[in-house]
Amino acid sequence: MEQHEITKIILLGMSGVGKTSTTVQFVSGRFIEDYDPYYEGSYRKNLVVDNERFCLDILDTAMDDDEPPNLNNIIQEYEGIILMYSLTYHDSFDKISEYYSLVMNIKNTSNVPMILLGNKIDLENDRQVETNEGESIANVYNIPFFEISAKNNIKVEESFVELVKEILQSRNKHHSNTISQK
Ligand SMILES: Nc1nc2c(ncn2[C@@H]2O[C@H](COP(=O)(O)OP(=O)(O)O)[C@@H](O)[C@H]2O)c(=O)[nH]1
Ligand SMILES: [Mg+2]
Repeated sequence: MEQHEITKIILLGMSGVGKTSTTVQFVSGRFIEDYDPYYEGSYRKNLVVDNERFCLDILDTAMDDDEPPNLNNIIQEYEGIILMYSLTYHDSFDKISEYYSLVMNIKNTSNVPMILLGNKIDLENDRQVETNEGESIANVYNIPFFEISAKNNIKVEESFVELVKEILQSRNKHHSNTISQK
């Protein structure tokens, strides 16, 4: 049987938006309240997309929101990027543009597989970020966008699948560029 190809994914977003909850929901199908916000870890999960096997190696980051550490080396190593905010906290949405610029400055290409996720759609009554706000920056960045719930497992797996599709597309583009340059 073919090997699972290791594919590295990193989650970026303010603390409290649900990066750990989303990762754990995706990897183990569980929602556990209250993780240590300073806990950073990586997780692995196998996934089949378009008949190809992937072993996702997911880095769930945790950082001080006021003093983000130097992420250059780390981001460089990760192929797929998840930008996450909580739709119950507008500040976390406002931060997305900073994470986006950070990534684009580090990656030396405009061809970066990335998705935007607005988490906590189960808390509709506490919504501070309208759906069209998320949609419009995702349009500007030209990346897929989903509103999800780590708690109720809404669109969690779909999001990871979509990111893997972005990764595949970007690899194909890169491949055809390399060929046409020959
Ligand atoms: N209602 C609701 N709460 C969530 C959801 N995702 C995360 N939380 C809660 O939000 C808080 C922060 O989540 P966490 O995963 O630790 O965020 P992180 O700092 O980005 O890793 C915790 O209390 C979680 O239980 C969600 O989809 N719905
Ligand atoms: Mg966390």
